[in-house]
Amino acid sequence: MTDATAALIPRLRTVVGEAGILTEAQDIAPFSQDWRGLYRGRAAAVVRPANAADLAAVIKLAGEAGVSVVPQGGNTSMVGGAVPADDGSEIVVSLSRMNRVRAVEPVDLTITVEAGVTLKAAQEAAAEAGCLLPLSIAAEGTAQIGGVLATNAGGNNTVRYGNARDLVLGLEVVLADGTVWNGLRKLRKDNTGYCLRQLFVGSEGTLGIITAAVLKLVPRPLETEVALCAVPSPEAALKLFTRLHQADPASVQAFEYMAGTGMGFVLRHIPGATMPLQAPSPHYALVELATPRVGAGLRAALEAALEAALDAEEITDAAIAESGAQRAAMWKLREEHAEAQKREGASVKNDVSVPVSRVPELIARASAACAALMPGIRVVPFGHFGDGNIHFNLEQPLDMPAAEFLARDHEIMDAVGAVVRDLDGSFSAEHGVGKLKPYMMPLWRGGAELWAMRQIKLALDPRGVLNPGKVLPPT
Ligand code: FAD
Ligand code: 2HG
Ligand code: ZN
Repeated sequence: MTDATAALIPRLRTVVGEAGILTEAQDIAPFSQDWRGLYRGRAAAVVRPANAADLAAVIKLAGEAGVSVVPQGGNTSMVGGAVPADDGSEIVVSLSRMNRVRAVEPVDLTITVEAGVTLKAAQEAAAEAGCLLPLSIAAEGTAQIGGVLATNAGGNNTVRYGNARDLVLGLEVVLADGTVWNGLRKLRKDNTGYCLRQLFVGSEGTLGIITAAVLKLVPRPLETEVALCAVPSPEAALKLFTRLHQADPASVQAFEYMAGTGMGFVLRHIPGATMPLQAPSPHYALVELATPRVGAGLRAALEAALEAALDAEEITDAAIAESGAQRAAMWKLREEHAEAQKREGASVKNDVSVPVSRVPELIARASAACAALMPGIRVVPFGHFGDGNIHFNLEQPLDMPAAEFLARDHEIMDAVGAVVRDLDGSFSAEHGVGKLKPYMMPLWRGGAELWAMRQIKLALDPRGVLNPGKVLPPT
């Protein structure tokens, strides 16, 4: 702890009370390291305000004391975005006590939630009102609305509904000087100057702290069909996606891809994971069709499409879920990929996107580049094929120690990055830049873009109070 943080803590305690601050090492530890185990920071304290006014007072005091603040939601960041520095100079602000669903309005199709509500709790509140919050990620039980918006999370339904940013109508934000901006509007049309809320979405806690949001809902699906398909190649997966999408784009709720390597990890490490198909396949596609229309006949449409795909050799086998339990079991095979990969050993992750038509080329070329760089490296691509976002992940070679493998992470990320650049893609599709990838920004977003980003940061947070060392590289 620094002198500045030591002096600040008693002042913070007077604002948030005993229940609102953690200072004991064992209480702070879970807030100081990330889900992947890449970073071990040391927060001077974890502050848990009960409302936006208290948070504003905390930010004001921290700014006056010259102490930086790291906003944290569910701490599921894949890029170390929510971890504090390791020198005890920063405090973590956790939004977890601000966890009320304020309103669900089925006619307006909106939900108003505080930042600490988990995505799953928000989905459940929407479902109780007969609506769907169409954002779904594997971490939804832990990830909070504030974190989901701050990272502009994508997930499984982007192919149909877009990313988190496409669902935001209004925000409440505590700014870096301790002002509360209440922009909790519910308007579908509002061209009144610059669109401030979109500035905060995806800013990864560097421009303001989101305290509440109004999100769009859609009518609840009345028919849902899920199928797991064995596909002979990523090219075949693309053909299957195109077939389904051209038949009825409004029903393709998710189209996910998994390589056989990752599926093997899931079946090996995840209790209760079961494969509904007979023979192992080098590649798999998970398809979800859904519609709010009554009597749409999705099942028949899916069966016809899969039969045609079988004839065209786009798939070699498929299983259609017969119940909610079977649908969940199929999704488990996809959703547990990140956890299974963690249990298998050390991994280097590339959260990349390319135009969907180029996904097969991405997988082929990036696989070849990694194999050439490191013999024995295990290629584990999976992800949101339908929107062009593949998690081009690598697992340590069986005969290489984890530390030796991880020491070469930049080399591996840069080899994949070179392929992605050539395909006009992005190195940061949905997880964000965080602490892990600011070094890539000059190459990918240099010149006018990085200049403008720095000006925005300077304008909104001139003292550098919010989440230093994240997103933007040092000047
Ligand atoms: P945190 O990890 O706590 O924080 C993430 C960033 O947001 C940090 O920079 C933090 O400072 C900032 N932040 C947090 N709360 C606020 C706030 N209230 N105001 C301002 N800034 C804030 N991401 C996807 O996009 N799609 C996926 O499919 C997906 N799947 C995942 C699966 C697993 C198993 C895991 C572990 C992660 C996954 N993620 C995915 C990554 C992660 O970005 C999301 O889980 C989620 O968006 C992060 O929410 P969180 O509340 O955990 O945020
Ligand atoms: C997912 O889609 C997440 O499952 C995690 O975004 C991806 O582990 C990963 O790289
Ligand atoms: Zn993902």
